[in-house]
Amino acid sequence: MSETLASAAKLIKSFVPLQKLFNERLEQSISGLGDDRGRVPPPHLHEAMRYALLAGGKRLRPLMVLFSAEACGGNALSCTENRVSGEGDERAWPAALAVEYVHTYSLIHDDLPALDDDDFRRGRPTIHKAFDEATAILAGDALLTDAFTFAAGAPENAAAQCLELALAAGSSGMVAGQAMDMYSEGKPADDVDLLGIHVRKTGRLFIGSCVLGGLSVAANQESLDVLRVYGAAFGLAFQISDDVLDVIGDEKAKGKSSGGDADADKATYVRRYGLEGAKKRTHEAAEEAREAAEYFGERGRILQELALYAAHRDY
Ligand code: GRG
Repeated sequence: MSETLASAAKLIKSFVPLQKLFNERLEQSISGLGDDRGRVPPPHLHEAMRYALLAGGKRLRPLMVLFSAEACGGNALSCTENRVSGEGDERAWPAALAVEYVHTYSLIHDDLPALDDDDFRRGRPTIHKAFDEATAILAGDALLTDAFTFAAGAPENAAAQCLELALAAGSSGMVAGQAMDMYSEGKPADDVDLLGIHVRKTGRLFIGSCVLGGLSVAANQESLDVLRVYGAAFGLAFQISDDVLDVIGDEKAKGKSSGGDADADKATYVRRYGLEGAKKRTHEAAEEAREAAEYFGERGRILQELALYAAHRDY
């Protein structure tokens, strides 16, 4: 294992307590515990939503919400240290839940037979395999919609958070990227707006996660602008490395099958620039993200480290 790969793995390991705490909050949110929203989904739908949300996953987007809040002067990470006394700064947690709900919806719908038609996700059968196609569609719809109940209840900038989330997920954000990706299948690689696809499909929700983190602690405009630059560069590095891992990644570590991009004749950075060219672009984008995070000084150190993980991850 190279030194950088080893430090990326070490970094991810250091997130475990925070991921664990987030998973507990996620479990509470979907069980309706500690939730005054009075949501009672029908049992079959509820089971599918739980299955999808609690299947694991790196929880990167919610962590980015918390890290961005921390970078902007919030005290979001104190929740890990003060969990027993319950004295942590809770302001960014609704946004953290919201982005994971939206992300999980996107994975469910992306795996459907009409889209990528994948059988495995997060190391287990996809929702339409474990349940049925109609339930998978509804579970995705429900998660997307319920996400806004968290953002709407955030103590700071709730309306701005809802707007940012809608823009990140909607017809000019993630869904736009998915549509552009789909319509590009089979086209000559040079005719495809690869960057435009990646920025929308993957980058936009990372940007949204960072900006929601900032908004949730009432960050100033300059900080929000830097978070946008960081999120876009991080998203690009992350998506290109996803293209690379689709070719050389370990299926067990990733929890999903490899080779889907080539099978679907998709335009990817690997197809256009070759494996080494794609890796080089990942590193450039990760470095751009790291440099952006320098703006926050010591408070942004974790964002800087996370940027390097995007380029050196192995799952
Ligand atoms: C709106 C249907 C629809 C799709 C939007 C986000 C997306 C487009 C599709 C999801 C599938 C995909 C390959 C997206 C690219 C971004 C990406 C690499 C997602 C996987 O994110 P991870 O690795 O997943 O953070 P975990 O399981 O760790 O949460």
